[in-house]
Amino acid sequence: TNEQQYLDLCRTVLNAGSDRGDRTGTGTRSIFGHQMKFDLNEGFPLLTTKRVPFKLIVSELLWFLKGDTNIRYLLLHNNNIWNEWAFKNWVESEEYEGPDMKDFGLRAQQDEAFNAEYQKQMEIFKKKIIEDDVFAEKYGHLGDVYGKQWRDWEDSRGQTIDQISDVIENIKNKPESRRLIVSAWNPPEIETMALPPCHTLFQFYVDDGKLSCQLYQRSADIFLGVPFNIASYALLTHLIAHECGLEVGTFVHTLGDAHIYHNHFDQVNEQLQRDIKSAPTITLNREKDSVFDFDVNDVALNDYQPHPSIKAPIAV
Ligand code: DHF
Ligand code: TMP
Repeated sequence: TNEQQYLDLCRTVLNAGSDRGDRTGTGTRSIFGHQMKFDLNEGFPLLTTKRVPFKLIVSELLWFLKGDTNIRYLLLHNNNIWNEWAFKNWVESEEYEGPDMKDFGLRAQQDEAFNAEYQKQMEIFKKKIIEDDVFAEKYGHLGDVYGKQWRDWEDSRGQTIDQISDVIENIKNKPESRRLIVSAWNPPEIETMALPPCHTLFQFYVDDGKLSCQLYQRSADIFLGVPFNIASYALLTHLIAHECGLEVGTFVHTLGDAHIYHNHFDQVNEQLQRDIKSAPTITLNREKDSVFDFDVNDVALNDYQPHPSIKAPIAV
């Protein structure tokens, strides 16, 4: 089944991966190069061996599709998944005058007193992003990340390219095209980004009235990031198929550095003990056509009865 491939990936990395240091100082076990294929007609590929917060996946994807790169929209949807990377820019700025937050990600895990102070500063930060327009403009912005590159890629002559609109037009008009590609990897703009794009490039393929999608993900946090990434691209495929009057086919997920952080091993082992349940399904609002008109309430998740969630610290 679909989900079995994810559990197999976890086992492969635990058994055959090499232990390596990484940018965040956490340490990972990793392999290079792996592919999974999710048949989107087997149900929606949201993991059932732990609860994955689907609403956060929907609001993040709609945020990308709007071309937004500011966490304010996410916060207004109670979505906190990008906070650390905006907070990092804030606490490293000249304007920040609170207690030292250097290496907050690692220190919050090791030092109880520091963690309390970090949580406090994070709450202050979130409140300011929501309430203060000028502050939000400056510190809610993650740089020219996914939304910008997808919708508003700037070329060297200052013209912009809306890759998502273009790819949808091409899926409608030239379904046999081998050029149905969207790239988030824009070399001259990487340095502006809080995090260089992990989901780097994707391609669509139309056959027999079905839309398939393949993603190249350069770096994959198997426990926290990958369950979101699978569901996000599956949803994107559904949304674009819906607009183009196609059925869904396969989501092909190709990974570069596929890693499990050392402080996720217990959680992964717990998840591997669990049995897979039947996959949920999704329903899209038939009254909406364009993917750009979708709102969080236009996507419904049905029959999702997962095992309980499993918490884990995120490497910043
Ligand atoms: N950094 C790292 N180290 N790993 C990532 O997966 C990652 N993903 C990012 C940004 N930076 C990253 C964006 N996506 C969570 C999931 C996806 C994501 C960011 C965070 C996460 O923490 N998921 C939790 C639930 C979070 C919540 O409920 O607020 C989970 O248990 O799935
Ligand atoms: P890196 O830039 O050093 O590769 O660190 C990025 C980390 O975030 C890495 O663990 C992969 C993870 N990640 C995902 O797995 N999926 C995502 O969608 C994002 C944004 C990050």
